[in-house]
Amino acid sequence: MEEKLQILLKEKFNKNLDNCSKEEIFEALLLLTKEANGKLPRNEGEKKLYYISAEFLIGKLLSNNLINLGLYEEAEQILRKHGHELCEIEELECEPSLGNGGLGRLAACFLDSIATLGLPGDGIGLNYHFGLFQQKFEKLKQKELKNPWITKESWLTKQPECFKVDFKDFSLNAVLYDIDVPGYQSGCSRLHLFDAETVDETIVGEDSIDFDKEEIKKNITLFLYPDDSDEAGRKLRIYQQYFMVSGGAQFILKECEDKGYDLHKLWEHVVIQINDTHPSMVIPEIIRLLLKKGFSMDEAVETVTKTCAYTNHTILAEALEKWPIEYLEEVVPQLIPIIKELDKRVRRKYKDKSVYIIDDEDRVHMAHMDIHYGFSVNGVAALHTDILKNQELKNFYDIYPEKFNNKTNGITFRRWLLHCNRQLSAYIEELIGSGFKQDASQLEKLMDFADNQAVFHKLAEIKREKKLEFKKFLQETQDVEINENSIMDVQVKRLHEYKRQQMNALYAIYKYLDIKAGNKPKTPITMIFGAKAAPAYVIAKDIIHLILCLQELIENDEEVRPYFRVLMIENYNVSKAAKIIPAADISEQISLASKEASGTGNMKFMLNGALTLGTEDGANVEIRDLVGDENIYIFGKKPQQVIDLYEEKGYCSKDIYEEDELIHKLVDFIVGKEMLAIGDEKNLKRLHKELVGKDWFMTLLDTKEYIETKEKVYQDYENQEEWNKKVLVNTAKAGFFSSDRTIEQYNKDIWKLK
Ligand code: Z16
Repeated sequence: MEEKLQILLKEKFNKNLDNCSKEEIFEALLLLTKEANGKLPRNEGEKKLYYISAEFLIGKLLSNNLINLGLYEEAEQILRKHGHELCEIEELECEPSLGNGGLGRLAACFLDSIATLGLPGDGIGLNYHFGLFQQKFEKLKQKELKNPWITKESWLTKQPECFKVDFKDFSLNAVLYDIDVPGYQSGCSRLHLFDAETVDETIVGEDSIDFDKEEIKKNITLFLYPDDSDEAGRKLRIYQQYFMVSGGAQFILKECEDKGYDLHKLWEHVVIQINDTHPSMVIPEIIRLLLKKGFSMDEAVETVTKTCAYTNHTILAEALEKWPIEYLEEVVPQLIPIIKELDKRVRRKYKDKSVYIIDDEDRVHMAHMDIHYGFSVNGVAALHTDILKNQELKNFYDIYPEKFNNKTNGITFRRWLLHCNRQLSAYIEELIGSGFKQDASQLEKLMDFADNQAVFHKLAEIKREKKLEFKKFLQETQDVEINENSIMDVQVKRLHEYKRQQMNALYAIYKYLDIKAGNKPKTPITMIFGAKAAPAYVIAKDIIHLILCLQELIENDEEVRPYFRVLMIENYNVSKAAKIIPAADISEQISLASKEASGTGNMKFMLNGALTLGTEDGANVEIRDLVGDENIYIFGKKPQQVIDLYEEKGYCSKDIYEEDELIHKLVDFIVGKEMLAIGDEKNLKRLHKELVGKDWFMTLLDTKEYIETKEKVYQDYENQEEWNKKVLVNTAKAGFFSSDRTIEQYNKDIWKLK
């Protein structure tokens, strides 16, 4: 490898490992890795999976590729010999933020597992020129900047083939850019990203994310789906989706025909996993293409239904796509007769209006189309699937009980343990051998050490080391100095009211006032937040403002600061997650019960030895079942109670605010003199009004119990022996959440690949 690197450096820069820059080493490593990926065998078979998704939040790739190729250690040693650190080189890679959060990151973990398990399966998506905006804090508010990631030398390889995609008023050529996905000591899969050559990055201002939304040819793959708060934004999203699925459908059928397969037996050679409703138009699009090839409507419908499977990731109404048929008419008129025919077939069979594809207001319900014209519908955690079956999609479950199944989410342990926590990974290997790297369930062997003081001690030492690394990183990037001896209490995830960062902020107010009243915590506490708010989500931005104001208040308070701090990480993304999570003691998973479909951050924290403080929601429930009540902190109203409250309109935040003195005080602090002296009155008052007058996601319902439970967590931390035992149990039981397990289940129950 050393020789190879030297040759590359010589060829490209006329330099060698001793006189080149970090940037040059990065580029040479990238080329070397790409070449190694290219030499891997492609995972192939009689039947192939296409995982279609509008998002693949792959994050930086260099280190993970090196790990999967088995080259990481060698690269590290060679660089060290020449005075370089691989962990510094990897920082230079631009981050591909081609996803919003959990759903996109899940797709990336799935590709890693598909490749690792040797399954014939590829991803299909869009090559956004700008990933999810880069977040800056200015005047204690979020500012959005464009987030370019494609450089001259990149992971993308342009493919020769291209596909014509027709819209109502024009056509575009869909060009493919591929990224190789090497499995861990295995073969290789691929991510295929569509792009258009007409895209024009210059229509975006410097330092902004504004652009002309009407200029479709120039903007089709410019951004990860933008604001859908106005009509132009929503229409652009339809353009993007159709561009992806039309290119994707043509590509899939072509691959199938090129291999000599009969399209009349498509489902024997192809399975398409539809990731949320963003790619749902692939169903009418494949039907359209098959009709053009001479299929009858009955044949085409049957073929597609046997080929497509749908994953649901949310029960939030605002996230379930319903497109006005007139929008679709303006963008992709060729799909309208097909969608109407699909709807007609449903209406002929079922009287119940709630299962129609086109509703009374002429909106097309994408999920309904997926369920009728796909063979599988899965939720992403046991609780979520139960809610789909019994509430949200009950009328569909009654018709198609056999289609519904659960696939609890997972994460790739290559990135979320082997890479992000090399120390813990090495120590685990010392204790139980290296088998867990191939088979995560072997982490259970750690249970043999559940009473071993020396092991607890070492785990605590590793945690402290990760805190120190994180401290150094924060010093360098945000110019703040944290206390490595404090409890790290972390909530990092997208900002959304249902995730209830505002409840955590109310706790911060509680703690601030409590310390002011003279009650100092035994061990100092660092509360860490990281979250991006959608640019148009007003209340989410107000919550960020609140947290930044609290940070400011406490940073300037000599009395409180040594014991308790609030810190918001700027521009939380995949690579920051990899630094924060291993340093965490407490994992905040406090969504309103029933609203978080699964969560996957919860799994990453558990694996890295943080204890969950959470509600009975999503995969938290399964974490609890695995570790037992004594190794997790669960609080709050239960999912069914919450569902009943919505149904009976039984929640009134104003009542709680009026009746509970403490809550009243905490909520009013948001608009008290201390905060108004720091923050923006408009934002703080709006948030106060929202919490008292509406509070759609029931923050105040659980606030009291949350405070009590968190106090208990901090108290328990004082007994380090007991605490580290819980930490050990959490890591030991995390094996279930390997995405290898998830993918094995998808394959066994849905895809049936060899
Ligand atoms: C998303 O990230 C999720 C759901 C959705 O409908 C859209 C997006 Cl962009 C998330 C869920 O909120 C989360 O609970 C889940 O863990 C994740 O998808 C992966 O399934």
